[in-house]
Amino acid sequence: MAVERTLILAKPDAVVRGLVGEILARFERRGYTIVGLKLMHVTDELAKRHYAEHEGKGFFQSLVDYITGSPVVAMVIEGEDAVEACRSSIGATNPIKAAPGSIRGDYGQTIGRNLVHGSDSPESAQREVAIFFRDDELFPRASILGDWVAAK
Ligand code: D4T
Repeated sequence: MAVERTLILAKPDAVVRGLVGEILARFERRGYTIVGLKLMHVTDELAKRHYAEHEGKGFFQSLVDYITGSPVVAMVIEGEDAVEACRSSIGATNPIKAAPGSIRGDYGQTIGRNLVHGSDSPESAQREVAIFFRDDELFPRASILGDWVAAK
């Protein structure tokens, strides 16, 4: 087990459908800490950097149009094995295949509107956190939890 940070996006459909609180709550209730949080517009340039690995694929432009279409809520979640744990809370990429109980399994139907993004590895997380957040927008977990860190 290692303490990790991961980038989570509540995508435009989650914001429009009023599911941001529900999504945040899933991670908080598992014991993870929100160390960065903002409502923001994803520019075309940011979307293309974030999804660079998918450039050239058939769904790339619709993915960029979707993520840039209206605001997202970006958050950085920190805790033990946060990358893997958050991915399991989010569920499979295609909501139809996502397990009930996961965010996509409970609220999604369509791969092109799958509500949430979560970094898929610690290396991706580092890269993605750095493109969405400046260092001074992130809080050390200890400064949020104080003595609770030692008690956990
Ligand atoms: P993200 O990156 O949004 O958390 O999704 P995943 O990590 O679960 O899945 P991914 O990177 O393979 O896909 C990124 C994004 O593209 C959309 N997509 C994907 C799509 O619209 N059609 C497709 O066929 C695939 C594979 C959904 C998620």
